[in-house]
Amino acid sequence: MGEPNTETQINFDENQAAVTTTKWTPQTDTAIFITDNGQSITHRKIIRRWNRLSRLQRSIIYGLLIVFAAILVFLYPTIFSNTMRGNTRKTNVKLPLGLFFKLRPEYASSNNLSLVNEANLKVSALRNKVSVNLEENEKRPLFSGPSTWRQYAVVQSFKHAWKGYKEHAWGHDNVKPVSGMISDWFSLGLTIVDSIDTAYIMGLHEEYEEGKKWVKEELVFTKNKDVNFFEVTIRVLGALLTNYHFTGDEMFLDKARDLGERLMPAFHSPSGIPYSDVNLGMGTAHPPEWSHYSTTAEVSTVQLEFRELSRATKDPQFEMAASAVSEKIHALPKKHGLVPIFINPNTGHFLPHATITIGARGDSYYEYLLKQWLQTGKTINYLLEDYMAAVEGIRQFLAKRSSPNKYLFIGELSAGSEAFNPKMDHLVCFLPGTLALGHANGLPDWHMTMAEELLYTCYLTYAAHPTFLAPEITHFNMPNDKESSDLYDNEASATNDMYTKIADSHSLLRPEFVESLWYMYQITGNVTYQDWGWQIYQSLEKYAKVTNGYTSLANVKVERPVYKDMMESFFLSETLKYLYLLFSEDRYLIDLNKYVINSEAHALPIHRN
Ligand code: DMJ
Repeated sequence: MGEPNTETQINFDENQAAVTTTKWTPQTDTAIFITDNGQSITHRKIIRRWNRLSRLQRSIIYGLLIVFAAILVFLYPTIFSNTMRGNTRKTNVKLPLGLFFKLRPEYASSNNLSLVNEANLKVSALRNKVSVNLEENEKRPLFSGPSTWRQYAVVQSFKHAWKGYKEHAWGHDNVKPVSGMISDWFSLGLTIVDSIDTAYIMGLHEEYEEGKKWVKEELVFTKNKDVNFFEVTIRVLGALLTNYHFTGDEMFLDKARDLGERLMPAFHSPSGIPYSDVNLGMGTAHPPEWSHYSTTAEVSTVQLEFRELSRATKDPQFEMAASAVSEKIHALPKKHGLVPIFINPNTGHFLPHATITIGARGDSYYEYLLKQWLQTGKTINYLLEDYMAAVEGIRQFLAKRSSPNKYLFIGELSAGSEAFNPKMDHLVCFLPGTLALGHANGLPDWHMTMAEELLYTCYLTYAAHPTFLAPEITHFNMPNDKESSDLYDNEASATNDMYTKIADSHSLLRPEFVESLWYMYQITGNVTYQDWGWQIYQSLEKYAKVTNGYTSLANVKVERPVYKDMMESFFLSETLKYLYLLFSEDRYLIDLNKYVINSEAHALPIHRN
């Protein structure tokens, strides 16, 4: 009785991926090869013919077999193996070895040529599909997990934070990592949504998959609840779009579209300047309860996300509404490119004499001028003009040197008097990274000099404290600044350039400084920035790590800080992500030539226009 015969069929599933099915049929004779003329040959005949061959003929056949085997060994992995450059993606089409023969007529008998041709037709269709997908794949960054021990440490920190959140607050916005209690703000599972792209970048497949499952099954935008338009845009919409671009999973885009449509009522003000609050379930929007005004940084820090939503969905309504806001603000009078921090959605005008700052409520207006210009392939000139004017305004009016050591810092112009106030929020430490990004894209050298100097001052705001962590706000001594010394007599020192008031001494473990370190590292390759980041990371481990994650601190000025019992979603989304990127040997792990990073550290693709 002969061996069972196999018949291999190549079919194509709905994705045009090759599916080989092997049909087993009982064998009735001993034929195992088919000759050119279709005759069957038995084992004995083969052996007899082999014995008749001369030694030379046998050597030639052995040689040919060896060459054939060598070709197989070299070609198989190149052509057919899964390159594993991504994770589970459509592009990883694995072709069975059997198909290899069917693709190449030279390896098939003439009787099988029609089958070969048929298979080749199907496979060339498949190949076209594969090459299209490979092109898409090339646009996606590829992450294979930590490659340095510092990165490995950050991954462990992320896992610790994720575990605490998962065990105590899963599906809620935040965990209180000391008490293990929950905290809700918008009831959108903020920590999950905001941080799964960090897990993806770190190669944490388990955490990524459980977060993605929650997004798919639990994340809904139908609740009758007011949310902050800006925060939900940068944290949730931004994250959904990044996950869509990283993975190609349409689920993320569907959620993003749904959310985008529900956020649109914010733009339905008389001026088109967005209201601060939106009720996603009811489809209504309104100003904050305490004011008629919206915050300037908030209304001008949604454009990257809304533009990307339009580009991804091919629905222009989102980009049009958000771009109109930038155009309106462009047309408003400003103080040397600098903007007051409040704007009226009814009139479309700034609140006159409101504070001017690069810190809270002003910061990301400046950031998004540059990043929108980059996102649109440097094609929208007014964005660059406004950015250049603003940086010049910062240099002239807000950039000062401290006493006695002449450290560069960025102060504020106070509400009402517009008097200079030598106070700098930690938030301002995003600016060195943005300035360096501009310089890397052709802007003047002095932008880079300012970036380097300011980054050093930001570093000193950490180094000045026993915890090696920075406070929320730092005050600076100015030359002959009698008033500031008197005002804060208990806390200021004539010999120290900077000091921290008790009321400003808390830390939310914000990302801005390590964000700028990463920009500078990618742009310059200088590993000193990695060492600075490592110092900060060690402080986080020493002072902020608690049982269920990492906690905000009440006072960085003391060796034993009191805990604030809150883990912000941006700690996972931004702080740990930037540290991980900073510690990579490959400084282009997320390439700034291909991506703009939104204000919550979510990467969005750069377009040609
Ligand atoms: C984040 O939510 C964003 O970076 C925002 O633009 C500013 N504040 C926090 C982090 O500090």
